[in-house]
Amino acid sequence: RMVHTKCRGGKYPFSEIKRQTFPDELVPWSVKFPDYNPPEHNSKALLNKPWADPPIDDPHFQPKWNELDGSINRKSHTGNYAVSEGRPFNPEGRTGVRGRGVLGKWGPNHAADPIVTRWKLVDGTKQINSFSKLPVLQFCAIQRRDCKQWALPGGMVDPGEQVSETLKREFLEEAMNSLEASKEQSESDMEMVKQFFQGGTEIYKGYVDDPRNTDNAWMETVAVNFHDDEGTSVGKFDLKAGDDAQSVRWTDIDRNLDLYASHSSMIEAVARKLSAHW
Ligand code: RP5
Ligand code: MG
Ligand code: MG
Repeated sequence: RMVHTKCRGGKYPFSEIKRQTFPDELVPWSVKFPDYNPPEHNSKALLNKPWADPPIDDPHFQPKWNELDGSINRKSHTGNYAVSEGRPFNPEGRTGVRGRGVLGKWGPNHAADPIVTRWKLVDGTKQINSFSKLPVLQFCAIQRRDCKQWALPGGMVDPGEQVSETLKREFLEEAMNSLEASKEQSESDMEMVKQFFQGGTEIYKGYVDDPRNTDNAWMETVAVNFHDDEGTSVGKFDLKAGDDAQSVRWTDIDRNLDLYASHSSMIEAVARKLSAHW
């Protein structure tokens, strides 16, 4: 497996904090690195936010690491993470920044990513790529408002929320603008989406190489593919960006996709599974 790269080097997102840089060999915690002394960053915007953890040294903060802590899931999909001096440690290794950065939770921050796909049709027939001789798949991509990068329309799993619910909710919010749609509109869309979102295939579950990750806080996701094979369900929808998405579009899938975090490797897995062009 490849080491994380998107949460290394350069400035930490939305800050002037420079990550300590080091070669790939020094990423694993098991490799000695005496000169490792990264800056600490904890966004002030998280203070007193009801959805965020308190500061790590708050005496009232008594998290249960590696456990389901009330309604907060502090378990990692990757297995047990290390905890040292009261802090959880990134299971993928060093990131060049300590603290939790802009992430709400110390340790794992759980998200879900719907990968909604349809075949690319030209005059009603599947378009075949001339090199691979395989049909071209399209997926629903959103442009993130925060960093302008194209991404899956994913989001955080709310405390106590079922992942299946998060997948549907985030798709509705970010790709169908459900938060601002008229009531009848969102109810009729809701019916079709409800049906459609019953038949998903889990593609990936685990760590996300997200630019917001730090040594003590990181993103994890469950990515599920919902495929509209006939293009008669969600595949025929006019998508409309909403919430933390500023644009949305059906995007042709191939290996040149440059997406947020590790989203292109999740898309690749879908393309291979559906024997589509990559
Ligand atoms: C990524 O961040 C996940 O894969 C998911 O797409 C996203 C969740 O964060 P927000 O979109 O809520 O910022 O790591
Ligand atoms: Mg969202
Ligand atoms: Mg989102």
